[in-house]
Amino acid sequence: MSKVIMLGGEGVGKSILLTVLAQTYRTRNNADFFLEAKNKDAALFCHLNWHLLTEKHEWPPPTPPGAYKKLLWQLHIAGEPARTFDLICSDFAGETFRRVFGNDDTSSPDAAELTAHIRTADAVLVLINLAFLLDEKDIERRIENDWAIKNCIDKIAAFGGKRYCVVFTQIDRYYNLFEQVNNNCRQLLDKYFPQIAGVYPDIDIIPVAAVNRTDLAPGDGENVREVPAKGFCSHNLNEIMKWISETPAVQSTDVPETTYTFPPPMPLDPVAHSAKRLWQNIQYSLYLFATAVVFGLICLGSNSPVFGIISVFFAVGLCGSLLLVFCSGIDFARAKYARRKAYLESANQS
Ligand SMILES: Nc1nc2c(ncn2[C@@H]2O[C@H](COP(=O)(O)OP(=O)(O)OP(=O)(O)O)[C@@H](O)[C@H]2O)c(=O)[nH]1
Ligand SMILES: [Mg+2]
Repeated sequence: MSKVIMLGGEGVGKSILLTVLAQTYRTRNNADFFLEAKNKDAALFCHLNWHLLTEKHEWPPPTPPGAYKKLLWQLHIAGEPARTFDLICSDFAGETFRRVFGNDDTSSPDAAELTAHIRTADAVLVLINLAFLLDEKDIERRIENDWAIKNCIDKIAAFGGKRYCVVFTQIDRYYNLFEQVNNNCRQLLDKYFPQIAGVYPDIDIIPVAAVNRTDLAPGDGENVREVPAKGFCSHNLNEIMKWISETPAVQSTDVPETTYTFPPPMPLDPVAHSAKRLWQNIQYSLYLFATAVVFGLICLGSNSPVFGIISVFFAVGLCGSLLLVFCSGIDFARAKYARRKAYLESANQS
């Protein structure tokens, strides 16, 4: 079981990236990776968010603090030999991230949950949205964001034995910046995050666009806003999957209980059971009666004794079947009586 976490501030694109990964790799399609949802939360998370992006052309709402869900997948990796490993992914609120790493505030339950999760994680992807940071006019806020990212990587590195990387998200919004540095992410890290680049010169950097095209739609009042465009696709998801698949499948301490015990079978309701048997016997009797009558009439019409014999045969069967109707009728009446008696007794007791 390997535990992978995506971390990053508010609106960096964690939920959307996780959604497009789960959706893109949900069929085998001869791809190198296949993600099999292993709990309802994972299946729902992917389905609902994907529906919003592609059918409603809306962004999923921000993840509220504390609403973290454990999303379980099994990652199937093609190759010789093929490998599978269990993945626990988590989608934490960016607000919690900012409190924990921006302000070192771990007092709230969601912050404690996040730090506990990082402690048991095997691989951490730290997401950065450069467009957001470059657009940020408030210098104090920009420094707080930079600090939160650096502080987060420092804490993860301090644990030792964890894999971590930087993911530049939403690169569709600053392709021009990539062109300026010939798609060299390291140069972007050097330029915009010299502190991180200085301390972690070999850190893996993966640029991605979960939604590569947007359209404009009416926003509040006169404003317009960007929404996912019809037929959008994603860039560089395979790099993320490759990086995740290199995580050794180790035994986490936070493995969920996977054994499932089936509930005991429901006891049959005796009244319903006997009513069903009674109705079945009535049906048999009706069939036998109808068949006996049909053959009897054919015998009368054709004067052939063979049809007469068949008719008598069915009539005898009908007698037996009527006997069964009688017995199951008594059974039904007895079950009804027993239930009524039990009901009256319980009513008297209470
Ligand atoms: N153009 C573009 N915009 C994106 C992309 N991914 C996310 N966004 C934008 O970023 C916003 C936030 O994305 P989310 O995935 O909800 O961000 P988050 O990190 O989960 O945010 P919190 O839940 O608040 O922590 C979206 O509403 C989009 O406007 C992308 O690949 N391309
Ligand atoms: Mg989110």
